[in-house]
Amino acid sequence: MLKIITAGESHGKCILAIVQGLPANLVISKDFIDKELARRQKGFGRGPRMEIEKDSVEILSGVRHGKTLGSPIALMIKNKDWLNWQEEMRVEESKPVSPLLNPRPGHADLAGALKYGFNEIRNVLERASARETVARVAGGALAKIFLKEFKITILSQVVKIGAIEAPLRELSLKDERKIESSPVRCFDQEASKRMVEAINQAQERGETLGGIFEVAAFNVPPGLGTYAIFEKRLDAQLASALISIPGVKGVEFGDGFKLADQVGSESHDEIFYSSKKGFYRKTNHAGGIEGGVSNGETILIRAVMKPIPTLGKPLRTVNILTKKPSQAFKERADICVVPSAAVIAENMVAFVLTQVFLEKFGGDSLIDIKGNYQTYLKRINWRKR
Ligand code: EPS
Repeated sequence: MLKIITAGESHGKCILAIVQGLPANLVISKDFIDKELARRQKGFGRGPRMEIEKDSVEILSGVRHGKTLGSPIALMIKNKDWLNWQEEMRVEESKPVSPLLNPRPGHADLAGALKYGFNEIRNVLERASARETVARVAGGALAKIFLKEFKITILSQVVKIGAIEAPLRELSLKDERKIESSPVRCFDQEASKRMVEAINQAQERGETLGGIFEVAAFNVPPGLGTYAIFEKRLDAQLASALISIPGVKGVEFGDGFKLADQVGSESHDEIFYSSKKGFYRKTNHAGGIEGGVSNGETILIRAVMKPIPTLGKPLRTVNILTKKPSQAFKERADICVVPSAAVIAENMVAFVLTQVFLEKFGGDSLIDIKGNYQTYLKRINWRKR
């Protein structure tokens, strides 16, 4: 079973991931992991912290001479900002230099302080921070490397920021370059420009913005996930992985919420067969998953992210010690992180797909898994989409 454990605080020394269950003999590229980490840092609307950090992975175990050993892989990414926070983040007994007492509505601040019995909010926010997703992207990058061996590719795009929506357009592998060159990871150039303007305007007003992004996984074979065990349904696992990204509040597959307005015949994908393609569909309302099992079509997911709770113009709150009305604390912060969330989501999707792939095709060595995969593809006569 492929697993990931992450550790680390936002302003602590480093962020860590331990990935257990990847097979042996997978060629690992540190450059590829670093590129994924850099993609996560980008996106118009990021705050000053991203000028301090330049995330780069150190592989501490599980890889030798460029290949996985089959043992747990430990990954470390240093927090450069830690140098400025050593006093506040001391491991040894000491007092906070400037205790935070005014929780931000919409953040984990208050619920976390109550739950753990903290009398200071930094104890919550350091781990609730989306900085933790650095570890998930590093671990997810390993999964992307694994999936590449089977020609499975994952792409994302931003389709909405605040009130600005890009024209509807099916995500295609050919779009990658254009999406990557947009400051907000949006294919449509006109919408990109308007999204950037909206983020600027939000910043001027002390506001923040959320939005919607899409993730697509191409060339996923039929048969991943199962209807037989409820928590192993592929859509259930993907939804859980995406909702776990800080700020993500909703996930839909294929036609998603639109299904409420459609009749049955508009909502399902008729089945065809050719000896060249095997079973295939001409539409993809289901987003590549039926009954919790991949059906061989592109997996299509959309997720909505709420606006960041750290506001330039703070909301009303209550001081956790005095219980007196107050204003939420104001820190340097991002204005919009929807483009980054899309990159994190790609890597989470890669991780889940690798988990279900390994569950189906087993094996602790790449060569055995490839053998199992080829036998299966031959049996079901399924070709690359
Ligand atoms: C975050 C607050 C900001 C973000 C941070 C998440 O950090 P800071 O308080 O240090 O300015 O930049 O995100 C990251 C550091 C990151 O790498 O994504 C928060 O409160 O969640």
